[in-house]
Amino acid sequence: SISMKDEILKRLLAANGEAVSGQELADSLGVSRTAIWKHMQTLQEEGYIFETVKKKGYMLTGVPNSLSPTQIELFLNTKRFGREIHHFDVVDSTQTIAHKLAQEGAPNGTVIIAEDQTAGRGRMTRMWESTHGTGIWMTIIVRPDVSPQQASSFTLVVAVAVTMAIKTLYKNVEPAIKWPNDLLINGKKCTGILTEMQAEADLVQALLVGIGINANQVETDFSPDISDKATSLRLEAGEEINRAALVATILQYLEQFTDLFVNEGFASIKKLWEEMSCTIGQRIEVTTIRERFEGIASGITDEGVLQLTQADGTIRTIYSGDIKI
Ligand code: BT5
Repeated sequence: SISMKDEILKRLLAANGEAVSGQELADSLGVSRTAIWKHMQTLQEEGYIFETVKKKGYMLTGVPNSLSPTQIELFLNTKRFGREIHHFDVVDSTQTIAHKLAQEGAPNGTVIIAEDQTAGRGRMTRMWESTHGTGIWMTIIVRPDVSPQQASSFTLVVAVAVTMAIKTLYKNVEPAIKWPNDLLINGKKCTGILTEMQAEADLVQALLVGIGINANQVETDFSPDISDKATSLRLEAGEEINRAALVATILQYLEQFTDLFVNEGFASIKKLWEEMSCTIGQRIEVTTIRERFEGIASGITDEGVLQLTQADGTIRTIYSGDIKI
């Protein structure tokens, strides 16, 4: 159940920058104006900023930059995803914690989120830079009823969900999916996805969906290693990013697309993926663990496998690797 304080906050957020009358709040919530005022004091202590507009009421002008479960739940519209949230200040990697919680039976849709990772991981042995308080560093435990083989295209489903969320909240930002797990904005990496699996022979126990999003970094927050190829939503959208709202929106799209994926397969999402991708139609260079080759990325199969047309016309299928466009 939602507290009186959160209910007040919800109404102020819904007012979208307009003033909300204290008297109206008191009447509709059935409490005194003093009670409303006290809750406003508490909200202010939590970092919310209000202006009092004479004769009109309270106007919300700033929200705290926090990822606490209460913050996220304010924006959450899902049935299962994000209904259990573990929020940490500093962890080594949210993936490590997710692996442990999944083994202990954490429910489908459990979220592990941290302000800071000391050993954030990319694919293989690569590092993921996770500066304190600036980004969204989270892992979602997803338990889809699919085979391990089908689950191998899940990263593409996640990429579509995150792209949809970003486009919904920031109309002037146009993320493009770079196969398999990057979101680029204006050619720079803003998001990386890492999907790991706990499985038995033909049964997925859990997918550990790691999502790293640069939200509020400014140029100087990036290390020299990545400063010329990384960007943040704030740099691209030109405004401070409300991370809690973005997390909630991602969870909503992810729940929706996971259901679609489980019920109808990757084929049902393929078209959206192709529209959002900056890979298809491009000449690319592929590096796998064993070899390197090039060609035109000509499409993606119903199973989510990348197809490369080589100079001699032969088509190669690519299950994993890195590409250079
Ligand atoms: C990825 O790997 O892009 C997957 C990143 C997943 C991170 C999330 S955060 C929550 C969860 N917990 C974790 O420990 N990990 C997941 P990959 O495609 O291998 O890309 C890694 C490369 O991206 C690095 O070698 C750098 O070049 C670059 N990079 C590292 N940090 C970055 C950042 N913050 N922004 C942009 N690029 C970055």
